[in-house]
Amino acid sequence: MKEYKRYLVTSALPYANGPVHIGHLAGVYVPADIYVRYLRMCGRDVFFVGGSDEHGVPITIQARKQGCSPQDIVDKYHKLIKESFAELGISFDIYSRTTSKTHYKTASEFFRKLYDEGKFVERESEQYYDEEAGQFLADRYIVGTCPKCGNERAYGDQCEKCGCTLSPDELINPHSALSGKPPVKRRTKHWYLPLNEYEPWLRQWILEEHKEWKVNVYGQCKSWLDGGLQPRAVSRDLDWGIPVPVEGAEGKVLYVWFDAPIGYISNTIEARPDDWEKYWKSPDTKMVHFIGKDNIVFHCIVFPCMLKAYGDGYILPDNVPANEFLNLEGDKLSTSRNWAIWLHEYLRDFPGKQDVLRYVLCANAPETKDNDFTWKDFQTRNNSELVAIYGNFVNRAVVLTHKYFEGKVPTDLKPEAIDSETLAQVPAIKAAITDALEHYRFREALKEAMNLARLGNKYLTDTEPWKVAKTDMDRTASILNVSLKLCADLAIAFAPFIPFSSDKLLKILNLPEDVLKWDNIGQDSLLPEGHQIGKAELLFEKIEDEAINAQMERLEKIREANAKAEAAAASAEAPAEPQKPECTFDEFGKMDIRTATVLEAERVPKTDKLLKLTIDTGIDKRVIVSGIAEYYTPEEMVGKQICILANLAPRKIRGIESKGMILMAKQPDGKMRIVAPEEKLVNGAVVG
Ligand code: B3M
Ligand code: ZN
Repeated sequence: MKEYKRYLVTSALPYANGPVHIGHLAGVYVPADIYVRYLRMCGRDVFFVGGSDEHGVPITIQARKQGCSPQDIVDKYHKLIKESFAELGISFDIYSRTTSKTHYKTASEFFRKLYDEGKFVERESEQYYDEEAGQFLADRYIVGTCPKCGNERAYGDQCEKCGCTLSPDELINPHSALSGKPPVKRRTKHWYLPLNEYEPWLRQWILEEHKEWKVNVYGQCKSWLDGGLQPRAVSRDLDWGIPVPVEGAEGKVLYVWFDAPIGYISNTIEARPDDWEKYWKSPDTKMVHFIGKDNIVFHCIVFPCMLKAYGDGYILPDNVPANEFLNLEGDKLSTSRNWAIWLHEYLRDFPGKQDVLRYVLCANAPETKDNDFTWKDFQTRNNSELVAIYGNFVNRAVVLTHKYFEGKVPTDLKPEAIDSETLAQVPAIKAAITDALEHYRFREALKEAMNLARLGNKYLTDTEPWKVAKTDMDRTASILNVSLKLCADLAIAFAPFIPFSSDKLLKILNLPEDVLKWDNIGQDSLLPEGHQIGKAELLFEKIEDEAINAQMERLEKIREANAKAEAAAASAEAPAEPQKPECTFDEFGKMDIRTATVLEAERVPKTDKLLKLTIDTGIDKRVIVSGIAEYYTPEEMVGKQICILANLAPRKIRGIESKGMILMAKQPDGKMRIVAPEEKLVNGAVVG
């Protein structure tokens, strides 16, 4: 493996169109921060870049929604995001914004150099235009049905349901997000980065030279490359963004996905005006992009092509450890449906518990597949892992040291084999954590750190110093000496993951901050004999049911409100079917509609849709074959009261004689629901 002199770690720049939620944190910021903290503890030269992405349609749409200017939106959310990241301990070396002066200059120059060197293709094409709103419909301004998954609210650049990347022309039934109307096409000129020209190079660089990338990342790149790359527009007809720095480009701005990754460079320049180039242009620098899976193509294909086209020594990422998505209580996180745990609200509701969230999001990180966050799991991980394992061990060691040795690290007077055997496991655990961290397997790394705490607990359980103290103080001294050593190791090993707790533990052990060096794990000299430790204090607190229930109730309310809003929207969207031609009273009178109860129900073999129902009609017991198996299970049907058209001429369906028809109502989504009496009626009552 190549030895690098320094690290440039970037984390996706969140759109400043709303607060960040646990999905962003688990996917990007928590793992990035763990990695960076670990590298710093190893004494390596690291620069960690963050910042807000303040351009693009997501911002202007939010501004319209809130009835204010895009500038107001980004000012508001940049501040909120920046402050909440800081409170969670995400240790950026800079957190700036893509509306900064430095960024305007850097991004404009970047574009201009590529333009001057003829690296773009200039093209006129027909693009969607909203005549009512008087503007072109870029990206999220155009909405339609996803050709891949059928989601009716896919955007012109991406479907959030299946995660695929789209272009506006691929949308079925496109309409404007501004006026709701179908758009017209108008000619317009744009600049394109001819990704197709970079294809052979990308194939070599990714598919041959980066086989070690995560399976999801490598796989997505491969399928993009196998599908064939197209030139990609890097400008847009919008009035919010960095103006295209070319004459005759009035009203055009840089595409947000062109300017945003340059933001990584701009922010480095802003923080390190004198030596930023050593991070960006030295082959000795290892660049790592932390992102979510929906950003893979931009970081593995588009941005590398931009850097390659620019040349001038710019390096490429060594790795792009993208994560999958985190769900919340079984449902996809969604900003528009308010289905999320917002960081700033968490910090308000659980003050001082930053580490619990960091711990849970890492322990349950969607590293290889989508994962689910539940409040119950959050509580269990806090109470049964942080409190019961790590916290409990530290507390026992510290309290007993105060009880028997006035808080002074006792001398190792009477060592036994179990002591050295226990301590001998520390280097192996350290090596496992290190290897996992170096390879972006943060869950595994955290699990190993917890194993160190388990080791401590087991040691105390096996040696029982509280019993030994009754007869043998020398041996008790040795046991607590070993235990305190393990406490110091824990403070260091956990520091990248839950830094606030490590700081607290250092205070408890009365150790200075600078012991938090990775090399110090397993070092004997940290706690010399006689060293006075600090006061015992609980490292973690139990989280009670009330706090969890309150959060779950909040989510339940949101779930209900969403269901209501969605049902209302669906019926508003789908007008009722037109009325059928008139029928006479006599014609209606011929229909004998009755109440009945389902006695038995079973699937008709070899069919997906049919149920065979035996029903009591009040007149007789009979069989009806009905195409409702898609909507009801046999178990749901048994005992249900229904209405049937009793005198419908019998028909044979799949060899079974069916006598009558069940009354059902069709929903806007096409699903059928039974029309049932409001209260239990006698069977055979005439309906009419
Ligand atoms: N703002 C997309 C996102 O927030 C985008 C990332 C930019 S990274 C250069 O998911
Ligand atoms: Zn889709």
